[in-house]
Amino acid sequence: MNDLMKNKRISLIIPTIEEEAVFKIIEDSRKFLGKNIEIIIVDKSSDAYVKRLKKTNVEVIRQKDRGVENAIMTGLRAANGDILASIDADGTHETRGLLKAVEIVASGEADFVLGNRLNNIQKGAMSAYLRFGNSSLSMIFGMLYGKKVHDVLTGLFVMDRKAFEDIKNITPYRTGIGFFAGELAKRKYEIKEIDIKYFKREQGPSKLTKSKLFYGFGMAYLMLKKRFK
Ligand SMILES: Nc1nc2c(ncn2[C@@H]2O[C@H](COP(=O)(O)OP(=O)(O)OP(=O)(O)O)[C@@H](O)[C@H]2O)c(=O)[nH]1
Ligand SMILES: [Mg+2]
Repeated sequence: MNDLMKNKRISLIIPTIEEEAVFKIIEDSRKFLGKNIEIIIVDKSSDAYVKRLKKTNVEVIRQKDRGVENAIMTGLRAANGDILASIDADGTHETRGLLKAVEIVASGEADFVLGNRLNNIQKGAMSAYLRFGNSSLSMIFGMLYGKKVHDVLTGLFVMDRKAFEDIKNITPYRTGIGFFAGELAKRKYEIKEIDIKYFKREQGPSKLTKSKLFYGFGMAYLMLKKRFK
């Protein structure tokens, strides 16, 4: 942890649907970012799971609407931090990456930092088909929003409070983290990427969507539609 981070409060938002890996992520994020960080879990799981979450002294918000974008937005709106972070709960994203990203936002070098998974994909973690999909959507994002990024749909990001204040009243639309990146790019906030490792999902099925193909096409359409709104 550097000096710039010391007087900033950090909030970490984690969207969950019955993810076993979250318990290790809670532990690791306290290790990397300090035990006093605010952790807000926006959850759509069973009562039994929520009970286990609460034992770890995190704040739990039970999600009433749908979609990961809405879950993260709900958590961000409830957060008190100067620096706002988010990570997927399935253990696929390198938790240590949060530290690097927080340092960059704390230094003022960027308002929004994305964890790029695509340079460090561990064995069996992402199929060629999904790699192609993620790269293509990032390219489309770059063309539309004038900001070249490699992995706009990553589940790890860190955002400055000031930038968030500017977009907090927008209703999220279904483009994953692309929603946050797009609305910030439109408002000319500084966006950067860091490399993180991407691990194989070890437990449970995917929670995001029934069809990543349809989700992908839907995202491309919404990225275009929302660009000039
Ligand atoms: N609260 C909430 N969490 C969600 C929702 N959809 C997905 N998540 C969580 O968001 C994160 C990303 O979802 P994943 O299922 O891992 O999506 P993915 O990474 O595209 O799919 P995999 O490659 O199978 O891991 C996970 O922590 C999920 O538990 C939702 O509607 N509500
Ligand atoms: Mg995942």
